[in-house]
Amino acid sequence: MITLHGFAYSNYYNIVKHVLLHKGLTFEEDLQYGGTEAYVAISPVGKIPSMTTEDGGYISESSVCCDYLEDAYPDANPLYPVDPLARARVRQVMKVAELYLELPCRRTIPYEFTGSEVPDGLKREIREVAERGIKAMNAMCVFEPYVLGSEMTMADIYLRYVLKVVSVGSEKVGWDIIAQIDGLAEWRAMMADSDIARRIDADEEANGPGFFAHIKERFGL
Ligand SMILES: N[C@@H](CCC(=O)N[C@@H](CS)C(=O)NCC(=O)O)C(=O)O
Repeated sequence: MITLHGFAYSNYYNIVKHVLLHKGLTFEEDLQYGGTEAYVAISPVGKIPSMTTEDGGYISESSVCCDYLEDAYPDANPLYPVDPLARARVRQVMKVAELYLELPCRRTIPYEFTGSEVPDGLKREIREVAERGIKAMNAMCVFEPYVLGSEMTMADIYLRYVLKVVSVGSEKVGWDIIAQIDGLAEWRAMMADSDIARRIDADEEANGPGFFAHIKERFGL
């Protein structure tokens, strides 16, 4: 059976979990917070999530896990179009959302956890990168009703969980990034309205106390 390693408070973990649920694949969850030698043996960078495949292989990096699941189970509720260019466009949205929205906003997380102000210089840096992401997302996404048109793709799932960190970043920087992308807020509300999204959000909330207890113990916050 597939095993998903990580914790439900992680937005990257939830991307892969959503894909597994969408595709109707049988999997088990292994609660891991990382930071141990044993975990690095299954996830080379030590990050969450990682996955043990049905045949016992280990893989990590959320977008790689998504691609693996599509390649290994192509007939189970596909999330990529068949046409190579259309597939590449799905991946383009995922990549832009990760590099130019999630990663800059992620830099505010330590400040969120410690309840401190983000320095002005860092705010400027985040804004500079996110401005490129916003421009690109406005050029690429149609939200009719899904990110790239009438079919739900991997980009919809990926973007939903990228926005969890973008919300934190927006709040810490004092600039509503989501409002800068046309149609994104409405699409986000639509994406929250599914049994899978509700299950993932409930699991995330339930993991909150455990996750913060772990952070407190590990980093002395
Ligand atoms: N590029 C990675 C990022 C994963 C990531 O940043 N995960 C966080 C949890 S949401 C993590 O493991 N943080 C701990 C660390 O950076 O050591 C992916 O797509 O899976």
